[in-house]
Amino acid sequence: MITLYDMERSGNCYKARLLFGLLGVEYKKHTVDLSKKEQMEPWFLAINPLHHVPVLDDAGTIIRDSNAVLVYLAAKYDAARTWYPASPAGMAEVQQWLAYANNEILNTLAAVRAIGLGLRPGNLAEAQEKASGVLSVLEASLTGRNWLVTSHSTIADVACYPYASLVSMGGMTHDAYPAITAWFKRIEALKGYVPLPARPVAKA
Ligand SMILES: N[C@@H](CCC(=O)N[C@@H](CS)C(=O)NCC(=O)O)C(=O)O
Repeated sequence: MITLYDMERSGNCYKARLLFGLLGVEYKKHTVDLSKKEQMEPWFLAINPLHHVPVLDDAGTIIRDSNAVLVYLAAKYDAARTWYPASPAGMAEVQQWLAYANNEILNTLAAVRAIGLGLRPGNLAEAQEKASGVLSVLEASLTGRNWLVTSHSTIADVACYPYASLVSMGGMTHDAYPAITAWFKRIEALKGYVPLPARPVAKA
């Protein structure tokens, strides 16, 4: 059985849970409680010295980083390579979006959510302005097409969806982004879709 070292409120962990659902692959969760700093305990640092979740343990193969987890699961458990296209251009285009998810999206959209919820300090208005620029790139990329890469859903969509959706927790709306809103609906209608984590309780 595959184990996912997971934290419910983490959008990065959610990417892995979403792909497990879409692929119909069974796994078990091992919750790492970040509020209790479990990620800094020796047993977890032995698994991931970067002290981050998610981490995957597939019969002893350890994969850290949400995008690496998506690549691994899609390459191993989707024989048709629908979710991670095997063509050179398909792989490269997916990688472009995985990089966007781990840089621009994580640094702006995830920041809006975290600041909005009081999980980290920061200037919310400034973060929202940067996030608008990142959402505008997604909006332009999705205008006139259904998915980020090729004509069907891929792990590029799985990687970019969570924090694009969760900015509402940081006081932003998607009203100015009709192509993104339509893309959310397409993702949420996919067979095996699992819902986003419930809104975490803000720090007092
Ligand atoms: N680039 C990493 C980022 C992972 C990450 O930042 N995880 C957060 C939770 S969303 C975490 O584990 N933070 C605990 C820490 O930094 O100590 C990924 O995509 O997996």
